[in-house]
Amino acid sequence: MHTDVNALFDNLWQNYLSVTPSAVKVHELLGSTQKDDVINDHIALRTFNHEHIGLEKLAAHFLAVGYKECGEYHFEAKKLYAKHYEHSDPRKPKVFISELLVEQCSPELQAIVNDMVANIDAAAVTVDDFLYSGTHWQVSTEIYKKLLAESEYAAWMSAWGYRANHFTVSINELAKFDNIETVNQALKDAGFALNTSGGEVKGSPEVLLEQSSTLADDFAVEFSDGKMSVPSCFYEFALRYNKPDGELYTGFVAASADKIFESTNAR
Ligand code: OOG
Ligand code: NI
Repeated sequence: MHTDVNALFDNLWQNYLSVTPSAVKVHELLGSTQKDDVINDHIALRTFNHEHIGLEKLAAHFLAVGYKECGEYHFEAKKLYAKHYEHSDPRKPKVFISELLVEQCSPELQAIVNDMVANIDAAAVTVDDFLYSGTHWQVSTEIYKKLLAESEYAAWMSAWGYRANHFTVSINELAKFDNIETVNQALKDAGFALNTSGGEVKGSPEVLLEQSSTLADDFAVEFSDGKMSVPSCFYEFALRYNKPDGELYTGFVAASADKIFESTNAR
């Protein structure tokens, strides 16, 4: 595991950029000339609740570089469970890790996931690069579509595996923008498609967090029977509000997160 938090995030970022070309344009559009105001509020990773690669296994990499567990979230309809982690340095991105509760899915999905996971070497899970190691398996386009019919999340995992599925611009830190509506308008004017599930803006000042996101880029995946383009990763935008004690809210909002997951749905 990494001992340097910056090295971990640099690697996650480069790996994310390799399948998310739109991310560079997002920085150009929202950042000031120096881009030093583009600070990431958080990133997110996905996994299955399988004993070898459950969310705690991913979290261990962040605990090793100074993160602490802070909140948990349930997504019953999507059969997901998540936790979030924070670093003692508030300028380090928060981390949101979710897992698919595989035993609640169909026997067919469970069998496919077990086959995928069986390819992961137990030792690989603690190696430095695990969180940006992508897939450890190769499924067919037919299997991808079968998973997609039951769980968009499972299909995404089959194509992309271990990597940050999004980075998140902190609107609080931007010099050129101070509200989420103008950020969304600038993105749309530049040709980005936004996630409209539950409305373009998820959350409100009342829940202390407003969020929006692009729809994931389409990117070619090498499936076992040939190439096919499928949604890869996306960019999110978050504006946080102060709690009554005057400190910024640092948690997540389950009802909003439920919609953000849909940023990797097909366009
Ligand atoms: C995570 C979705 C939730 C948020 O900020 O609420 C989320 C995911 O898509 O894996 O990122
Ligand atoms: Ni997010």
